[in-house]
Amino acid sequence: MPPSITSFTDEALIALDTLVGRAGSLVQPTLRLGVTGLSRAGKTVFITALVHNLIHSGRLPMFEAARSGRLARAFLEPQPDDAVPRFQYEDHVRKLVQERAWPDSTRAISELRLVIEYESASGWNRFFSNGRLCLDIVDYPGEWLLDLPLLGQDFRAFSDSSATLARSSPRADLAAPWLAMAAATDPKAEASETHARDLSRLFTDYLRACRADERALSTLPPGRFLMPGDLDGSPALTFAPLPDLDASPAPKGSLQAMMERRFESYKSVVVKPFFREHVTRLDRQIVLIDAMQAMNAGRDAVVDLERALADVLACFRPGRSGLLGSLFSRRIDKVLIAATKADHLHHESHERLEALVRRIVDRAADRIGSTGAAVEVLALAAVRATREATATEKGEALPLIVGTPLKGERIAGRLFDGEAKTAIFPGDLPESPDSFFQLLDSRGQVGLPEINVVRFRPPLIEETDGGIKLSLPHIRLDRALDYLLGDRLA
Ligand SMILES: Nc1nc2c(ncn2[C@@H]2O[C@H](COP(=O)(O)OP(=O)(O)OP(=O)(O)O)[C@@H](O)[C@H]2O)c(=O)[nH]1
Ligand SMILES: [Mg+2]
Repeated sequence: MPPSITSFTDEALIALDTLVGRAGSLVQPTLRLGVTGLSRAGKTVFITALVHNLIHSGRLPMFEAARSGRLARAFLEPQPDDAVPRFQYEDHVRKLVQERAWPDSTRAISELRLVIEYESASGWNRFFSNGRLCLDIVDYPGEWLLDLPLLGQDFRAFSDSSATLARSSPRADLAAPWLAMAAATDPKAEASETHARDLSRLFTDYLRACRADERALSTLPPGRFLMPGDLDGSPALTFAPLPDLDASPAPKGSLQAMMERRFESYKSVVVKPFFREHVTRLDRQIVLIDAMQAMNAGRDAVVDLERALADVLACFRPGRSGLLGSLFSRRIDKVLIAATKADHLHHESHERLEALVRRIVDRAADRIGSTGAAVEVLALAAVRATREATATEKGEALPLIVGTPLKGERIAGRLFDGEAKTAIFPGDLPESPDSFFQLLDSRGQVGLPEINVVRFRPPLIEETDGGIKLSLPHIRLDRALDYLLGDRLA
């Protein structure tokens, strides 16, 4: 066979392949779910628990399709994008269930396709065939989300906002080494790679210190500085903001010019493609928020969380801001804001947690002048690591939670070994979120409610008589599923 014909056949095959793929996605309904959230918010745990509960027919009474017995089965299938690593579902489950350990922090993007076969609720649809929905889920390091707001800034604006933030009260001490070096730097001097690297390193150290547990701050762009993925050491990451730039343009060959160029390539080569290829193709979003950790760390952490959310939410309004309008190819039609790790509180406080998170989000939305899109807020725990108990103290019932603290956790001076269980009083959230925010807004450091956040190990999963492991326990994961998937399984 002459070579030209072979290549013709190859091309035809590829074309046919694409065509079949396209046609496939037409007859095969697909839903792309974005699991969004700042770093450590619980995205990886959420995805693992969601998939585990669907595959193993977990207890999902508030998920209508499950309750009515219409879910036939769910299973994993090869994901659609060959170039994206697969979400290591099996590894995460093994770690959670067998080792009773949480997954590691996510270092790169990954994707998973779950196929859900169901019986249609309407008689008419059922007449034709059973339904099949492909759920594509994307997981990525939470830090990268913070890059979204950078797309609307030039280097000068980025430098200004970074410097203002770095000089503010909860950060100034951590930022001192970087600010001192930046102050001694002449932006108009000749560019030097060593100098750029030193500035970038000190700036990254400062961001890393802000993220540490005691401060638990959230607004920390550029995201790849903390989680570089495969770009570690690349010139696109070797830059830093330059505070107090004067209005004159950067001279050719100067440090300022070099930093500007690198900041622009960071946006165009790193940030934009990531959002275009992943975030903007989503149909639905769940935004996970760890308000507990912020409250535990105090006022500054809550304010900073609110700021980070405002920055990010501002970008999620395609069309309006114009900033990302051209990037969004689909419209996100449902957003669920979930206050995660609700198992850290007694259920009596869950409504209060929801109210608080709703207010944090509202205030964030107010600040960006949004009309308040229809979003749902829910307090949930993707994996429930505690159970509840009550103690009586001086004739009063005290709501407690019981769990196994992680090895190395310290509560009231007692060091835990990862085996011993304990009961703690998690603290009371204020009845009305207003009082919380009044305290928050009064600049004094007076008493935000005392919340005790202890890191517990994942729960022990018991086996039934038949030796079958039960699925991962949760709090309101079923409600989240109902909101996010329910209408697509009708
Ligand atoms: N008790 C409890 N802890 C949780 C839950 N979900 C997450 N956590 C805790 O939060 C930590 C972070 O969860 P991840 O799912 O790894 O968070 P992530 O959003 O994927 O974080 P990055 O990958 O760093 O962006 C875990 O190591 C757990 O300690 C939950 O449902 N209950
Ligand atoms: Mg993760």
